[in-house]
Amino acid sequence: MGQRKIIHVDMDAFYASVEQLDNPKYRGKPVIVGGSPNSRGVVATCSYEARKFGVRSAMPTRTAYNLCPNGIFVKPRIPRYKEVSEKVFAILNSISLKIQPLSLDEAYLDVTENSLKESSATKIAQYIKRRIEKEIGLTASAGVAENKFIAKIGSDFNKPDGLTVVRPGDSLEFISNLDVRLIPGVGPSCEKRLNDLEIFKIKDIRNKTKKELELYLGKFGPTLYDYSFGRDTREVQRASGCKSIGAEQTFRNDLIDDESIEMKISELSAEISKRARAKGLGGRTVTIKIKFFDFKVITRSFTFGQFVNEYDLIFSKAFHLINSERVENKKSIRLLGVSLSNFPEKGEIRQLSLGLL
Ligand code: DCP
Ligand code: MG
Repeated sequence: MGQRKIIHVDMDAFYASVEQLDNPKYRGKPVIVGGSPNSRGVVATCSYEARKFGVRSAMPTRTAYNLCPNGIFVKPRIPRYKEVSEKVFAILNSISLKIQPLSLDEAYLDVTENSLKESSATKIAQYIKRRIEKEIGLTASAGVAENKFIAKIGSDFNKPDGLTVVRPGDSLEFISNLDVRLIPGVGPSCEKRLNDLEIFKIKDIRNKTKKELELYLGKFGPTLYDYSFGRDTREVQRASGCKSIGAEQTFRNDLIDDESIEMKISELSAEISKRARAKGLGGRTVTIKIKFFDFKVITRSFTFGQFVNEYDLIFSKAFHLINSERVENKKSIRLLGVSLSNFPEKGEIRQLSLGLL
């Protein structure tokens, strides 16, 4: 595979910046978007002026009030943020077909091929930032790199209104001395576990083996190991109108033995994985369908926390679903199906703080 060019774009203080855009008197002031200070709400986000006082996302609004009593506290207006988000995505969509939205204000773009016929990803990132500023009146930060992991760290590196370009040969050095907390997916509890292992900076991860990390951290361990060397092979997964990718087969002779059932599930999973990958799509939900000899049909599903299209993940989940069913019900099987669904939506919103709105 040739060198890829990935951009991660993330709007600055998004909800708060929209409030400042719509209310000129809020500009240059600490604006805190979230629940009201005397309720049990939390901060969704705040302007950079408020961050100087130590106010942060997810902090109780009461704490934010104590830190910044002169702040302007406003309730979120999600429909308005969606409207602005659509304008941002219209700009991004005009540049590349390979766009993966992560939330209202954030997306990956694979610009290896792009509609501008521009070979410099840096120039494309500058162009995106300029258009967002001119057409919408907001600032975004961007990271340009050879993969998603480095691009995402890059966009966060020099916020607000930042642009960080990490050339492929510089990835390793760029991440070496960063705190592990900056790795996407490392939350407070993961950070603590890493610190317990004497891992503080990204380069410290390299002192462990993949096996050790897997033992301590589960499946995320080996991923972290690869990240620590700047390696990340995840594709930018396009949002699509596609609802599900499925394959099923009716058998001439009903299946009853475990081995042939396992083999069929394996074949069907491989087929789906191949098709999902060809489309650059990952889904969160794996569903199996069984039609028994008596024509009774059942379906069972499992939903992952992330988007998947890897054969082994689809297969192991589908196989597990079938087996759980067969513990109680060993009837012979006339048809088996496996499908993958729950693909990312365009402009998919992060659920994080919606509970409080
Ligand atoms: N958000 C939220 N609750 C959180 C985190 C974020 O409601 N715990 C919302 C408000 C943010 C938006 O999602 O404006 C985007 O999240 P970001 O993490 O990108 O934060 P910001 O865009 O606000 O700031 P930054 O400049 O750090 O990207
Ligand atoms: Mg943001």
